[in-house]
Amino acid sequence: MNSSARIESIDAVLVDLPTIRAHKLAMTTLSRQTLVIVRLVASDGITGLGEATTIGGLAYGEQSPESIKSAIDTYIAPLLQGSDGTNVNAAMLRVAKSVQGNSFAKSAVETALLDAQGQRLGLPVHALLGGAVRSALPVLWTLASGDAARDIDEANALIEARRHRVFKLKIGAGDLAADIAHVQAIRRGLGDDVMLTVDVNQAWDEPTAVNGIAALEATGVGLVEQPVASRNRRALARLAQRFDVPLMADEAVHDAIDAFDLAAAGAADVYALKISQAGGLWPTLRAAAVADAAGVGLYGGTLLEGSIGSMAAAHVFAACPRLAFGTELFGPLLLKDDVVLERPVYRDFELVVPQGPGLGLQLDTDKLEFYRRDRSTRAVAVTA
Ligand code: MUC
Ligand code: MG
Repeated sequence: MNSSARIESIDAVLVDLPTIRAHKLAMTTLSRQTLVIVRLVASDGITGLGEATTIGGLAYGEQSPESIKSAIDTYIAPLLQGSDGTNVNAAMLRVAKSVQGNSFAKSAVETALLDAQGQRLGLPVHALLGGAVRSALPVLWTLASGDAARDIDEANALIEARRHRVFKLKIGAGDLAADIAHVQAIRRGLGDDVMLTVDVNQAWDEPTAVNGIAALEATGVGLVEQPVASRNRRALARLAQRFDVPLMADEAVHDAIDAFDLAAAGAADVYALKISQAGGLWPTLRAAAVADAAGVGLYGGTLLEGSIGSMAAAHVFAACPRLAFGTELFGPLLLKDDVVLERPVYRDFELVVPQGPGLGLQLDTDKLEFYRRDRSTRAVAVTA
């Protein structure tokens, strides 16, 4: 073992950033996003970066930015302090043995370990994951301003700028008739050639889903995401059998075990995989391998991460042999600002996969200090 690469410290900082516009989902409307930024310092002087986000605090799932920070500060950092920073698998096994759940915290820490190791070896993270099979990733955009006319203008501008040509609509907050009318209005506004997908974020019960998906099929929607509650796998399976439009599991599929169970139940045609829901980059690849084996399509999901989390995901999805449904790694574009020196490059409807060592990103420490939530209390502490 290289004794000069022990883990010296891991810290987690909450950063609150404004979004470019309100982002309306079934369970919450975002006007700012909180990033949990992880810095892992090793004894060879290398600092690895990681990130985790949630959507609307505890509105989307069971982990909040505050609980992620607490899991890292209180449990994961002390466990890893002093251990070998060059062996990512051994470090994460050590964490797995003592920390149940907390996949978001694990993902951020594993990302930081991989970033550090990539910098150490002079290799991009995707090379550590076995190698990229694509150098750019198709990226859709979510139209979620809450206003159909504004959504149509936004989509037309993005097509014109060659940034996105597939659009996801967020429904489920309103009643069914209003939601379907919203999708139909956007379909009319953009024409039949633009691919639209729909994310219900678990909002429907099964009878509503039967009516809703039938109406969405008639509107020519290309993919329907998580129409019913994540734990209601039987309903998801019945819907997948009933309809031709591909059904995508999102909140229902976290890791390889979920991927296996859902495939065994024939519950979904496509999985939206997210590094934080899976518990890291390697766990995402393991879930992807199960999907491949079961003939389930793959889609690179987001929890609206900033540049660090989104690029961690980009390295994984670049390394997936099959990625039939593209990605939605647009998080950095939804944020007004970020905490990296150079933000990711989007061009020709795709996100360019970074080729530099590690994640290929550098932290902007001034921005981190400016946006960190505890800025005012820290300033008092420093001047006291
Ligand atoms: C989700 O459920 O898919 C992804 C895109 C977006 O707008 O929200 C997220 C979460
Ligand atoms: Mg979703």
